[in-house]
Amino acid sequence: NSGDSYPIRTLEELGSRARDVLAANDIGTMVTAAPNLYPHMWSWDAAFVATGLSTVSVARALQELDYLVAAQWKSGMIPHIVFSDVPGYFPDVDRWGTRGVAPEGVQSSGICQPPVHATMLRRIVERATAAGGEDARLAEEFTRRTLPHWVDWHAWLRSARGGDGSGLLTIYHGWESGMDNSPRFDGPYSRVQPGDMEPFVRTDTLKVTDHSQRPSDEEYGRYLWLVQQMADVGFDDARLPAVMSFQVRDVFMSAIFAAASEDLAVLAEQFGLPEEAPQLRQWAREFRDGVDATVDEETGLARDRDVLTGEWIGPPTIAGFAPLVSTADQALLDRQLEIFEGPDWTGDPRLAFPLPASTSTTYEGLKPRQYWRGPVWPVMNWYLAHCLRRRGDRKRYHQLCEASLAQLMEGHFGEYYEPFTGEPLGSMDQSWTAAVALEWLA
Ligand code: 9YW
Repeated sequence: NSGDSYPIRTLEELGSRARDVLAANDIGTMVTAAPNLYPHMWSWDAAFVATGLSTVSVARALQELDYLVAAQWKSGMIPHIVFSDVPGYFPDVDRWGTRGVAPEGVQSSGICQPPVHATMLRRIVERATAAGGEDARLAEEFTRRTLPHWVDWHAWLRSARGGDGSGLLTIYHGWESGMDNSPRFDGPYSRVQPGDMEPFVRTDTLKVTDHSQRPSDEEYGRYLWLVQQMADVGFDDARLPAVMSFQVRDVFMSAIFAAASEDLAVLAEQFGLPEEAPQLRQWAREFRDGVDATVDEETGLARDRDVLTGEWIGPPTIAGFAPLVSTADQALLDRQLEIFEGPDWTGDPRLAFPLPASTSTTYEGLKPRQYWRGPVWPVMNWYLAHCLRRRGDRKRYHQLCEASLAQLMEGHFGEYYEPFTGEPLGSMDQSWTAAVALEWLA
């Protein structure tokens, strides 16, 4: 990328640059999440990347999902990182200690990430079906072949993480939420006391040299301690509730699970596993209700819950909009949309673009440059807009589309953006940012 190629002038150019980013991050077996910072496959990134890729090549998109599915553990869990052989990311597979637990030949982490996969697969199938011919044939073949794996993945989430009747999934690490250092997790993390562990050297801060854009060393110490707690019990799902010092019912992940279970039911009916659909729909209902039940009457936002203390989690973050993803309650939806478009969120006149920040812009803990503590994440903009479009809300989809494209025209495909200035932050040429640019343009 040469400096004088910014900003981008036309939407055609934006599309072609986004395709270039994905091509450059493609190492053959996978499209890495980002060129330097994240040289591996991340689970929910891969799903978003696949839908972006499908605007270019359905075959390449399905290959991405295939690679992820091949890393699925015997339990049904799909790991949050599938490692390539590119060195330089910490914690690596050795530090994770998953060899011998992960399937033979698979190098992976030992935790999961939000299950957006079935939703993105449904999107790809719809695109391929509309295109017809070879694309449609490939998508059908892929879906028939991999459906049992996606069903196993959902069954694992429901049984290992969501079997307590709350209609909410429990996470044992902030990384599982995909929103690593969100203030959502400050309370639970404050009670994590790292014990003796091997020393470590971070690599992320060698790459994002402005350290104020990344989590702190103290936070990393806790992240690594949780990895060690899991490794000590061999990543045995049955033992995690007794040993983990971080346990949160993640409301946003639960909403994603509800929506994706519905999407998976549709795919199951269409592609040869209709007998699975009633169970999937039952899970969708259970988690939809679980999410709705977390809404704070006063703020109108959905809340996580700390399992170890029983406390609700207060900070106003983007996860509070979980019902936009999953609810069937029209009054709740209306209230959430009013808040979403109000002065604490996309209606804040100080914003560079009317897009949701990762925390409310009026939150006292807002850090507009730091990761999940304030910046705007392009991938979230598209995911929420996609959920609204699914409900038939084309108007809001187009509004968010216009604002997001305007943001992305600066041309760096940043991992996240400063909400008030629009400055790209974190990693540049981030794959899922390029992928959602292609979705917006499709
Ligand atoms: C890390 C890859 C991942 C995303 C997460 C995001 C970040 C990785 O990057 O975490 O090492 O901090 O928080 O959601 O999947 O893009």
